[in-house]
Amino acid sequence: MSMIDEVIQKVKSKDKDQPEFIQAVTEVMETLRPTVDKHPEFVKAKIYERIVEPDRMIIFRVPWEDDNHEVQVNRGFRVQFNNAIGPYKGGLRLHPSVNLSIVKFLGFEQLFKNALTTLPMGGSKGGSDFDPKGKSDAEVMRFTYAFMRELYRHIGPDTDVPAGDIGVGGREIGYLFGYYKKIVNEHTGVLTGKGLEYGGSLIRPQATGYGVTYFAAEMLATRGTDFGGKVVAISGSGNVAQYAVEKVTQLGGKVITMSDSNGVVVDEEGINAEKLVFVMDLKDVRRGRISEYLHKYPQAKYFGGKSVWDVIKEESLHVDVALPCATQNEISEDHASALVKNGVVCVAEGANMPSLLGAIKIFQDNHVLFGPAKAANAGGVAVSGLEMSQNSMRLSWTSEEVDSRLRDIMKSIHKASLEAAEAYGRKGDYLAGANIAGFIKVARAMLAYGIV
Ligand code: NDP
Ligand code: 2IT
Repeated sequence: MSMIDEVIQKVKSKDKDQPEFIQAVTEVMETLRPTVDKHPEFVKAKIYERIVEPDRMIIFRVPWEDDNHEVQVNRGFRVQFNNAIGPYKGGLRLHPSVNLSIVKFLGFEQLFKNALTTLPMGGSKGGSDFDPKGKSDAEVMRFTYAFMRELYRHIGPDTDVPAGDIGVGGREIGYLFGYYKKIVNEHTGVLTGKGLEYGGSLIRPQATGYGVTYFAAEMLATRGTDFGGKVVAISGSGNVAQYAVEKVTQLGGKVITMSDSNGVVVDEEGINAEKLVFVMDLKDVRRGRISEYLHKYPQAKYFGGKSVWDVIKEESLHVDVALPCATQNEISEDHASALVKNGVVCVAEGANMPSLLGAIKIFQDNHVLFGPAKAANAGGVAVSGLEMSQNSMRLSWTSEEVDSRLRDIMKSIHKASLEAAEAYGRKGDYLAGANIAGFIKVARAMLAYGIV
């Protein structure tokens, strides 16, 4: 058995109840095979074995009181995966599905993603099985305070810097930062995604959605084309999806889908800037459901209980570009085959691990440009890194400055992924390239430290 197979096997047996983590490790390790012969120093120092074991995993009780004065108990997580190249950095997810497997897979992905951004950030992730849906602002506030009451002792601007993810946006970051500041008595850059009034960066809300679109544009450019006139399918209707819709539309593409966990809207006339304003108000202010899109735009169609990828398959919708921006494992092998059949030329992952391993293989076998999450959605954490820099310098850059840095970073990730793919015999394979480039940077740092 090869060393890589042994590492995968060990994770499968040690962490057998963690399917998402096993999936993420398998995806990365499979693509690292070409690094083994070229880097005996990594093999000797057991970097491959060491990198799949988090530095530490913190699991804690989060008790809080709901509006009926009933005590509720949730489970909180922070997995500090690896800080070889900088302070731990990564988002917090609030969703009923959150468990150790999901937080570990996200932390592992974050490690390589952050290495690709060119900025000095290690990898971590956290969250809770708390479901913000249907909760009052006061309940969300009490929960986030209770969560921070434990988390604060594990984080810090030079230790670990959390941010948003599913279920954590501006409101939650405000409460989390406010409570941290209160109990620690420090106004530091301990969280990113903050409001502009208290240390946030311009363009951070836009960064992941804009970044995934910039990345897809770079991929399209390698085939001499761009977003002009392209039909684009986007899943989700949260932070990442919204700003992907905005940027794709600005670049001349036509977005025909958005979704939430209840169903899908298909608007073949295109979800333009005006319609997007409606969606943003619906999702972020009124906290409504995407089905309500039809109250305002009745010419669109709604498919309840389905995903964007189900609907493309069942309705045979033509799609040039697909940007999954909802959640993990939303694109199965069947969905991938249907996308290929319906004309897709480019898939860029806004969400983390939205494609099953078999789906990725189908895209690659059919010469679809495939941009893996850790490269394509790195714009969010990259601008978080820029927020940390601005906080440390005690100044703030203009939106033009931040957007131009974001664009440069996405270009550089695209280039680094292609170069690493070519150097390790996987020309044109963005998945292998991104994993190898991210890994090499972290591995070199780990090697420099000796055995710690
Ligand atoms: P939001 O909470 O803002 O939005 C999530 C969207 O996805 C919502 O429309 C939600 O629907 C939908 N969704 C979530 N879970 C499921 C599910 N299990 N099945 C179907 N739909 C679902 O989160 P973000 O936009 O921030 O995150 C989306 C993805 O992007 C995640 O994978 C996240 O990890 C990734 N990401 C986020 C970054 C960021 O900066 N925020 C950076 C990089 C990646 P509903 O409203 O019904 O829950
Ligand atoms: O998955 C991700 O990269 C994020 N949720 C953003 C993390 C961050 O620290 O900005």
